[in-house]
Amino acid sequence: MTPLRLAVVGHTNTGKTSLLRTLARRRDFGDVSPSPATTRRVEPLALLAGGEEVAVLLDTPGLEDSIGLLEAIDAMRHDRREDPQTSIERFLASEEARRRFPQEVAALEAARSADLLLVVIDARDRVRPRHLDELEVLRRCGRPVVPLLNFVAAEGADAEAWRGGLARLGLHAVASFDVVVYDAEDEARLLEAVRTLAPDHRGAIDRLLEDRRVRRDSIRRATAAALGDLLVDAASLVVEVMPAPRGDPAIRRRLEEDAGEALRERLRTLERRTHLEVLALAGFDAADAKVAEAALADLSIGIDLFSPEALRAMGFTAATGAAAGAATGAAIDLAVGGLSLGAAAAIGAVIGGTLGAAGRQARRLLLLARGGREVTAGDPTLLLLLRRAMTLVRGLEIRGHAAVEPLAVGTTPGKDASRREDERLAAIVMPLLRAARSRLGHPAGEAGTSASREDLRREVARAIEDALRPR
Ligand SMILES: Nc1nc2c(ncn2[C@@H]2O[C@H](COP(=O)(O)OP(=O)(O)OP(=O)(O)O)[C@@H](O)[C@H]2O)c(=O)[nH]1
Ligand SMILES: [Mg+2]
Repeated sequence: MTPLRLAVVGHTNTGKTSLLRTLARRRDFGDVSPSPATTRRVEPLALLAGGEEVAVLLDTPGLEDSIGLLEAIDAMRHDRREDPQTSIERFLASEEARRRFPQEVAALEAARSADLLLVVIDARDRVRPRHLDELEVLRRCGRPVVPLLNFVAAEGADAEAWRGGLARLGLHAVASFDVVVYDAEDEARLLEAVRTLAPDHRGAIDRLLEDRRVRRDSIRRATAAALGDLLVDAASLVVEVMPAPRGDPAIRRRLEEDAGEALRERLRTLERRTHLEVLALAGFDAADAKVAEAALADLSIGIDLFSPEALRAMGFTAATGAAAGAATGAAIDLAVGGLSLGAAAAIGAVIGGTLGAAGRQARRLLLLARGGREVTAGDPTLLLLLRRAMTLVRGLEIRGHAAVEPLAVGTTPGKDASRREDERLAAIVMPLLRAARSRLGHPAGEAGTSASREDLRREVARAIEDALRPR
């Protein structure tokens, strides 16, 4: 069966090309710009399910002067009772149409070649005569029409007024969308509307919906695995502090500070690598620096991990220990740096019980016995890493692939609900991370620490995947 043909039509600058990019997950398709008449010719774009082409979207030039267009079509009409499609055909075949309305002719020809029309409307506009004339012209193409309200998340959008206006024209299957603030459910509803109006292609749309679902699940799993690796690796990181000559306290402080900075640097690198991986998994080309940075900046994750702003941006309040420390400037390592120093007393006890330990562990005990130290990431740092990673993943879920510019802050819906969800997640994950960290303090196999690092990664990933699953 030939693939379903969907013509994406509408006024100029309503986000038609952006919609195609979003539906096909193709950032590189066509030209998108805030100035009108960007798309100049009809361009096809395939929608694939499991490698098979199930539908073809046709991007079209915007209709600019729809009032003049309808007048020109009507002027060529022979009489009032003439079939509307005949008048469109006559118009399209005329010299005058090609001369006066080249873009519109291209769009209408695409519309007539399609099975169904997706009419993209900027929901920030008021319902005006030009819209009504545009819909009238498109209806005369004799294809089912799905009006699609775009920009619904933007300021000034009035989707309800549009639903009312369109209902008065007898158009009821109104899908809504915002190609920049993307919602998977909106997309599913749009495809459902198409499915209803193109019954011959139900199987194809079902395959597409299923393909989307499977893909989302596998992205979620891979993302959770990347986050599990980040967190367990971060918790397991250790930087050694060499013993100071003659135990000189000033030198020792310097060595500890250097070790702290070395650890911070490794944690930054680890986090950065994971963020780029998460971006790539979500289809945001990490190689496209502008896109990656815009996404990170929008979500306040571009801020340095070890700055007080990073804590504030992630909603740590003054009541939480981490922020309290950062605010007073006290215990700066524990709070902002999130580093904890191994206590000598505890170390002595460990040495007592494990003198037989071999390899890395033996070396480590020797270091500690000689007055050396270790720095590891403290709880606040691990919690901050978790919250930043979750913020990124949730932010990308609603960031459409047409988003080019940074989004305005505050466009993240459901923030509170996901924050509560993330608190539950932290309660599960933090004990696992503490286990990953303390494993370093004990030879493998000792009581209470039998889980391998691999097991811990898997457990953390499972908890994260669960928290990300839509409810
Ligand atoms: N905030 C927001 N911006 C959008 C949305 N859709 C499109 N844009 C922006 O609106 C502008 C126009 O988008 P295009 O996709 O080029 O619009 P078009 O309908 O293809 O325009 P023409 O090809 O000129 O007819 C671009 O700057 C997009 O980034 C949306 O849903 N929300
Ligand atoms: Mg365009």
